[in-house]
Order: sequence, then C-alpha cells, then structure tokens
Amino acid sequence: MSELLTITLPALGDFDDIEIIEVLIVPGDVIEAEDSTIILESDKATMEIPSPYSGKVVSVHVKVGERISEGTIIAKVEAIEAIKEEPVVEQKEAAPTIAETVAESTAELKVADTESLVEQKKTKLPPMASVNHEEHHSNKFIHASPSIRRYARELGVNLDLVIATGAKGRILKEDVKAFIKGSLAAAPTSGGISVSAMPTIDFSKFGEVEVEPLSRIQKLSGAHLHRSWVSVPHVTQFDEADITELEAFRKSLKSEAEKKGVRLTPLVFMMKAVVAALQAFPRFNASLDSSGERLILKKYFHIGVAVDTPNGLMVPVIRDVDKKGLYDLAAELATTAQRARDGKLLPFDMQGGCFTISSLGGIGGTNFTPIVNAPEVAILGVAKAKMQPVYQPDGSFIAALVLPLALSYDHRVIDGAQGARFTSFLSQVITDIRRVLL
Ligand code: CAO
Repeated sequence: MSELLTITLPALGDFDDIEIIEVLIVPGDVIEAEDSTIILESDKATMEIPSPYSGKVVSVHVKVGERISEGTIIAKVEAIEAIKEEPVVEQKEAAPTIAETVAESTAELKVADTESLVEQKKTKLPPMASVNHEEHHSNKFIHASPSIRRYARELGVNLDLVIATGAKGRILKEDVKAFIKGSLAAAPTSGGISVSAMPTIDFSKFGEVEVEPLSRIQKLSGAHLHRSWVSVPHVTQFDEADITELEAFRKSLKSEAEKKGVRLTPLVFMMKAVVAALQAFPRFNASLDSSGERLILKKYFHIGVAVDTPNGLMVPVIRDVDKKGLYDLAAELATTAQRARDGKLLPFDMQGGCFTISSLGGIGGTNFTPIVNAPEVAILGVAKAKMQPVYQPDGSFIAALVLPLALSYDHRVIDGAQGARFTSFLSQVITDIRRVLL
C-alpha cells in the first residue's frame, strides 16, 4: 500500500487564523505537486496553498469559511511521488478584471473599422461555466499551475474546457486567453450559447500543409458573420423572377450607358427593385434595438452591396438609392466596388446600411443562403440568371431568362408569410421593372 501523506498549512509569515474562501480538491482527485488545494484570504492578500505531493486525495479536512493556522491538516494524499522542497505559497496582487482581459483579448480587433466592429467590442463575455470547483470538478485531470488556475478562476473560465498546448498537456496563460477569444467570437448578443474552442490539430501529421494567416478584413468580417449567424434566427425564402424583359431593356441601354462611361449590370435594377419592396414592406427596413424589445423603422434607403475583394468580403453602403437614377447608381457602384478592392474604403462607407444585396450572379451557382448582415433584418442573395422553359397557362412553354433569388431574414422580426410576400412582390417588380415607378 502506498504511503499516506498529510498536507498541512505551512508557515505563512505574519499570517495566522486565515479564512478559507475556496476548497479546490475533493476525495478521489489525482493531484500533482504544486497544484492548489485551497485558497485563503486575509485582509491583505489571497493565497493559494499548493500541495507538496503528487497523489490521490483520500480525505479533505477543511471547508470553506473555516479559519486555519500553521499546522492545520488540509488533506491526506495517497502518495505517488514525494517532493523534497518546501512548497512556494503564491501571494497575488488583485487579479485582472474581466474588462481588462476582454480588452486584452480583443486588442487586435481594436482598429476602428466598421460599425459592426464597434459593436463587436461591446460584446459581453458569454456566461461561462461556474468556478465552483466542488460542483464542476470533472474526472479529467487538469495540468495547470496555481497562477493559471487563479487566472482562470478570476475570469470565470472552467479549465475543463480549455485546450492545453503546454508541455505534457499543461494549460498555459495563452490557452486561457485563446479560450476567452473563442468564446467572445461565438458570443451571442443575448442568451446562453457558449461554444467551446476548436481543438488544436497538427494537420501536418496527415500530409504536407502550408499556413496562410487570415487578412485583417477576413478576421473582422469573420467575427461579424459568426455573431450574426449565432445570434439571428435565420430563415431563407427562395423565389425567382423572369428577367427576360429587364434584360432586353438593359441591353437596349447599353450603348447609351457606354457613352456616359458606365456599365449597367442587373445589380442596379435589383437595388431599385429592393427599395420598392422596402417601401411596400417597411418592417424589412428596420433594426431591433439592443434590448431586442423595440423595432427601429428607417425612413431612408441605404443599400449595402457585398463586394468580393482580394482581402476578403466588404459591404460598402450606397446611400439614398431611392433618390438616384440607374446611371448614377451604376457609376457609384463601380467606383465604390473599386475603392473596396483597392482597400480605400473609410469606416463611414460601410455604415448605415438598411438592407444588403449579395450578388454572385456574375460568377455562377444556382442559389445560396446569405447570412443576414445584423443589425439589418434581411439580405437578398442573387444568383446567376439562366434560360429556362417556363410553362404557360395554355400548356405551351416559352424560353425565359430566370433569376434565382434568396431572401434570408431575421425570424424574430419577420414572419414566414411576410418573407414570401416580400419575395413575390420583388419578383413582380423585377419581372416588370416599370413597377418601380408606381
Ligand atoms: N445573372 C447573370 N449575369 C449576371 C448577373 C446575374 N444575376 N449579375 C451580373 N451578371 C453579369 C453582368 O451583367 C456582367 O456581364 P456584362 O458585363 O456582360 O453585363 C457580369 O455578370 C459581371 O458582373 P459584375 O460582377 O462585374 O458586376 P455586378 O454589378 O453584377 O456586381 C459586385 C458588382 C461588386 C457586386 C461584384 O463584382 C461582386 O463583388 N460580387 C461578389 C459579391 C460576393 O462576394 N457575395 C458573397 C457575399 S457572402 O460571402
């Protein structure tokens, strides 16, 4: 049988009769030398009392609230390996506040860039696992130094959920920070979704790899998209529009447009049609306020347009689309998209959008489900138009150019019936673009 060792409170200098504020071990735990056993708090400092031994905890002899002094028995441990040196009792300054750590964790996101980024910085820490180790002690053995345990405890991080990257599976301070960053990125604006971080995998074990860092834009838009994805209950309504006449009209304007030095693509017609639909269905031109209890209805019509740039997705906003003609819109769209590709957009260029259009029609695909650009409540995805046989009431078929549409919306604000009415209306306007004038 292994030797039974007693962990007692060592001499703590001037400190005596100190209150236990936390007991970190329970019988059955396997601990390593230097792992914390209890936390004491005097009026000057808090102290973690490490175990001088590695082994299995057989019994715990103290409890929270008790006041103890040098020599008090804390626990008995079935020895695995004894350590010769005296344990070092860590005394700590006040731990960093959650606000400080959040600020540190989001430091790289601090370059003011878009409105959404400003909101990202305000995102609260999601509710994390309680720090009560008596409730949450799992069977998994955690390798972490007392200072890391304390750091995690102060931030409400359950070390069971943290992925260790240190030697022999030790959890490092960076691992705790990575966990917080992951939780921040996944944090919903309200509610309780808490997503644990992805495991760290060495893919080079399976074959040759190359590591490419994400661009700053990709990191920023990725965090924004992730937040929209987890915090907005999405529904996507599909529809289609016969754009045969619209396309004939567009082509008839081609030489006139060229003379004006602009290129008229279907997208500018979509922008005008979307404004007509927003005017007919004002609830789609709205945002929920931060309490989630009031809808802010907008009386202006600023349309965001997703632009594919070498650095990643950007969504500049074209303002007052209702007040501009097709040629002006085409010219503004072209210059704005070019500025986006050249990385010359200013933060204001990406703020104030009411509704976003994501057009992949120039590229291909039959349809796709766009992610709502929160705090907007809806987004239109436009895929590539295709010639199709369309059935007529007299039984014949005609060849028509059919445009696939996909409207994703926030189901907290928009009901399914409204979504279907919106796309039906939009389809009618696009099919007969003269309706924009009505
Ligand atoms: N169906 C068929 N053809 C289409 C089309 C559609 N729905 N939409 C555009 N086209 C055609 C255009 O007419 C143009 O052909 P012509 O020169 O012969 O007229 C060609 O496709 C290329 O158009 P374009 O893409 O250069 O211009 P656009 O106004 O349609 O789009 C912009 C501008 C900035 C939106 C686009 O360049 C872009 O970046 N799209 C990607 C958006 C994106 O990444 N969305 C995904 C977001 S989620 O990750």
